[in-house]
Amino acid sequence: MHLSAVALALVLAGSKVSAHTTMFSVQVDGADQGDGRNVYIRSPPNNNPVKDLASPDLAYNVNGGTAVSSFVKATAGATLTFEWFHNTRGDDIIDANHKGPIITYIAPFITGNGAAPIWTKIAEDGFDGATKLWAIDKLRSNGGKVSFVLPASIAPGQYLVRQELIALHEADAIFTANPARGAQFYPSCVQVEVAGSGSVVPGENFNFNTGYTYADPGIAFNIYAAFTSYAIPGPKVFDGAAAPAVSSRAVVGLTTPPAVLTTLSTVTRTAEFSLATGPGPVVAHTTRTARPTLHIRAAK
Ligand SMILES: [Cu+2]
Repeated sequence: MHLSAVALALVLAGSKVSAHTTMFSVQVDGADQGDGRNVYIRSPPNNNPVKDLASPDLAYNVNGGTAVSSFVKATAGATLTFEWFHNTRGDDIIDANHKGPIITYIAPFITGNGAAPIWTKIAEDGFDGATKLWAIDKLRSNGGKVSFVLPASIAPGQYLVRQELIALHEADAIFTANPARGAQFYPSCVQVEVAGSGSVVPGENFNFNTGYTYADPGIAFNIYAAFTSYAIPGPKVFDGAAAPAVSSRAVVGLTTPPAVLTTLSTVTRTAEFSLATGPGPVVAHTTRTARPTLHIRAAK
């Protein structure tokens, strides 16, 4: 799409007229937790997307590295509903030309910006070949609300739940080749305090800055060409099970803990880390070779 003079003027007039989106609130098993912006949501200053896959903002948006004061309280196994909006709650949510998936990740709570291998995918919705509807289409028709289940097996504690919309309307171009275009990421991060009797700390250890690439078929995607399916980026959805036991430790000489461990406030003191040489998180749509997996486990 070329920017006409009128469109350019509108863009320059500011985000008020842009067609973007941001998160308003959370429901826990249908109970509205109220306006969460800068309360339990690490809200960005505006509803603009992130497009640079090298940016730490890819984890949970501009300002996401600043913790907020509250946590949504939920029991493992609860249904969480995240509500998005465009400019005003309940409006058009996001422009109708924004097509793409909605993906939800979880990580142990940290106060930093989340640009680290700490994430596990817990829900995803892409393109339905039967109905021809994208997850974002369904979000719009559902008043900006999208629901998912907090895995029943996860251990009590404080977490970050990151949900992102990926808008593909300019994703036929690669951002690094044309910074005016490229896939648009709308990540938002909610602080959640989980109760229950689970014991699993999800351990996919996904890192957005290295796990998402411009070559990813779910990120470089032309919605204007004919297609019948769409490969959602990132690892497989977490199956609820604990990470497999590590059979051989310290196979790779690692004398210094990775930097991420020093930022994981909840696990730093007794973090146990080890390297497995088996395959990393399985990625459905690529043929990645085996790579080390970092297992981070909070010792009680
Ligand atoms: Cu937009």
